[in-house]
Amino acid sequence: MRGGPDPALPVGGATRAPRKTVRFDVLTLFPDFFLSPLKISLLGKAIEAGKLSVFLHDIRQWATDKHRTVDDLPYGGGPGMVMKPEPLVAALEAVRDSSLKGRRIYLSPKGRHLRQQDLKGYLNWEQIVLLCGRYEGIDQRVIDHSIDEEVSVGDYVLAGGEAAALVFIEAVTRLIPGVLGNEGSLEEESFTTGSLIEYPHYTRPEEFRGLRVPEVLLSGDHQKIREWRRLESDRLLKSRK
Ligand code: JD8
Repeated sequence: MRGGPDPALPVGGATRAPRKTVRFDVLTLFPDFFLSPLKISLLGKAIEAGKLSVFLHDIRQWATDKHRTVDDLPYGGGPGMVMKPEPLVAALEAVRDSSLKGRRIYLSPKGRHLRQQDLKGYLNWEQIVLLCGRYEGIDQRVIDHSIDEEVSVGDYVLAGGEAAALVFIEAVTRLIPGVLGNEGSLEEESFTTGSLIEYPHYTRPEEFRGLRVPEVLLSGDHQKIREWRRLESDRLLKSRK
């Protein structure tokens, strides 16, 4: 047997994925890692509103031995442990809903770097299964035969795929229609400025520890303000890297 039924942990109110929205299934050794982030703010509200659904699955559910082993020594030697293929493939097969158009993603330091321009494409999938590795990673055969795509969230080393999966879910969720309270925000960040770099923001007070808000922002001249923001955003873009 497979280690009993999967008590998939639905986060928040909506347990049924509404049509035409994304259902995320996260396979992880640490489902609790996701609980707070999925409950608060943008993600919490979006899930509550049924704009997306997230199901958390403990990979150990699919470990079959007495000790629920999910890792083993690496063939060829070397440091650390590797996640065994059997529980991972069993988990991937169990959570996959064949009635949904689905994508299986392994968050991996070797994956293709996630970019803003790619995110919208993920809204076309009805189910996205996110596999989170730990230790030194997972058996390569799982990637070769049971994963559609390897995605990295950046050029730095994490301890596992969980933080990356959260980044993925949050970045995609922002693009789901109706999720951002201010629908103009999306337009503003990509069209108006033409880049992902933002202009500098200020709020009250006008003077903070001797530092003044740029005069143009107090001028009320919205043509000039737009122009200043464009220039500043451009300057920031060119000054980085
Ligand atoms: C998955 C294990 C840790 C990775 C040895 C211990 C993504 N942008 C990213 N950086 N790192 C990851 C990531 C790291 C992971 C796993 C994703 C599974 N580790 C390993 C190899 C070197 N450490 C990631 N997405």
